[in-house]
Order: sequence, then C-alpha cells, then structure tokens
Amino acid sequence: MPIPIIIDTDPGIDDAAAISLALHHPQLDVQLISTVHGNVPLQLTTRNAQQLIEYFHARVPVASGAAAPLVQKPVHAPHVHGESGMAGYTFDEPTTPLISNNSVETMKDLLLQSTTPMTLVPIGPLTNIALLLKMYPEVHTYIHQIVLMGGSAGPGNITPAAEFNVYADPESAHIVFQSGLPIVMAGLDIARASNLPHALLPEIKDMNQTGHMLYHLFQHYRGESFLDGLNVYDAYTIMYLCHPELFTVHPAQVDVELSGNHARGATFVDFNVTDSSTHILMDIQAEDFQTAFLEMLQYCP
Ligand SMILES: [Ca+2]
Repeated sequence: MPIPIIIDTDPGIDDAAAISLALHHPQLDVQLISTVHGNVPLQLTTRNAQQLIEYFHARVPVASGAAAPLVQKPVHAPHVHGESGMAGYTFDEPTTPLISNNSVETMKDLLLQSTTPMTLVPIGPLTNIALLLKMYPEVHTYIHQIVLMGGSAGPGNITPAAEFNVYADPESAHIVFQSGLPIVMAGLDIARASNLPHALLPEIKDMNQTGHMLYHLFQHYRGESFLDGLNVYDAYTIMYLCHPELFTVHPAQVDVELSGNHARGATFVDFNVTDSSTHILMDIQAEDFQTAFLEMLQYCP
C-alpha cells in the first residue's frame, strides 16, 4: 500500500524537486498539495504549485492556506529561488481552480475521512500545520507522522542560528514541535551531509522531461554552499519516506527559540534523551543520496 501523504509547501525550487519525486513514486500517494507563504508570497507559491500539478497532468487537488505567519511579518527568500519562486523554467499559466482557499479545513476534512492515518509532509513554514493542530485537535489520531523540512541541530542558514522555514514562523514551529505527534525533522544537518554535485546535473537533464525541467530550475537555485553542489533541502523528506534505511536517525527533544536578541527561530535540539516522539535525520552517505535521487527521478515522466 502506498503511503498516503499531504504536502504542505511554498514552491520554491527545492519544493518543485520534492513534489516532482513524490507525485510519481509508487510508494507514495499524494492526496493534497496545501500551499503556504514562504520562499515567495502565498499568491506565487500557490500559482507555482498549480503550475507543477498541471505540468504533470496530476490529479491532485491544490488548496491555498496561510498568507502570513501567526505573529510576525512574512519573510521571503527571492534571492534563493528568484522573484517568481520557480525561476528558470516557463510553465503554462494554471487553468484548474483551487479545491479551496482554506487548506487547513481541507486537510482536516481529508484526515477525518481517511481510513488509515496519513503522513503530513510540511516543506515550508509551519503556519498551516500549527493552525490545523490548534483548530482541529481531533485530527491528531488521524496523523501517522509529520516528516518536515526545517530546523537545525547546528548552525542556521537565514541567520547564524536559525533555519529558514522555522525562522519564517517560529511560533507555528513551536506549536508543531510541542504537539507530541511523531515528528521526523529533515533539517540542515541532513542537507549538509550530502548534495547534488554540479557534475551530476547533465545526467539529470538528459534522464527525462522532469529532469530537463528540474535542470533549468536548478540553474537559478542558490541554496547554501552552491559552489559545492545543490542542497535540495525539501527532497530529503520524500527520500526518507521512500528510503528510510539510508538515513542515520537520532531521537531528540526540539524546542524553538521564540525570543532572544540573535537566536529567534533557532531550533534547540537536545540529544540527551533516551526516547522521544521527535527524530532528527543526521546523516546519509553522499553516494547513497545521489543514487537514490536519480533512482526516484526515473519514476518521473
Ligand atoms: Ca520549501
């Protein structure tokens, strides 16, 4: 049985890679794409998600969610993804309407209707997920786990202390990490353990239509340590779901710094626990990551 998942996303070039892989992998069943503010404003992340779904002729509904964080003003990253959020490839304008403009309610409905608990895959700021858990606590038992991209046990990227997705809405991240739900955190630690070397990009380009599209997006992507290779952050969540055996995983307690002069949005990761509902992806062999990425891309058109 494929794993039923909901992707909550702010496309975003690495989001585009994660969504492309997830839509076509036989072990995954993507039931909803929910959009959130993040890399670029909500209007653009939503349009980008719709464009991707239509590009693949995928029958997956798209719903838009929160346009802003719970407390602070929105933070965007056009310097990483381009002003549109998916610079480098020209997609058709989307024609399929959104299934709703309240993705929190759509997620709730989908979860409560599901016969097996679902996996949430948030790969943007956690505003929608925090709202879902606070507004509809009855969904808890319908959530198998949350596999999220965000946070860091070490240094940050948007600031020396904070990773972008958590920094973009620290209060929401705090709510999610305090929820008690099983959480797998794919943060900067795992993204720094491996990357897509530039030498691999021609192979990706020539593999198929999806590889061709991603190649052109990657030309405009300025993830961390771009000189060494591409850090395709969001793709680690999808790879973990399909290949958990490749990852070194540690239990930890995660708290989010909500105040402080310099460290707002930092994740405080305490490994000094014997057991926890939260686990951190800490390591993957660089070769295993590259092999698995190519293998997953082969399922794409
Ligand atoms: Ca993202």
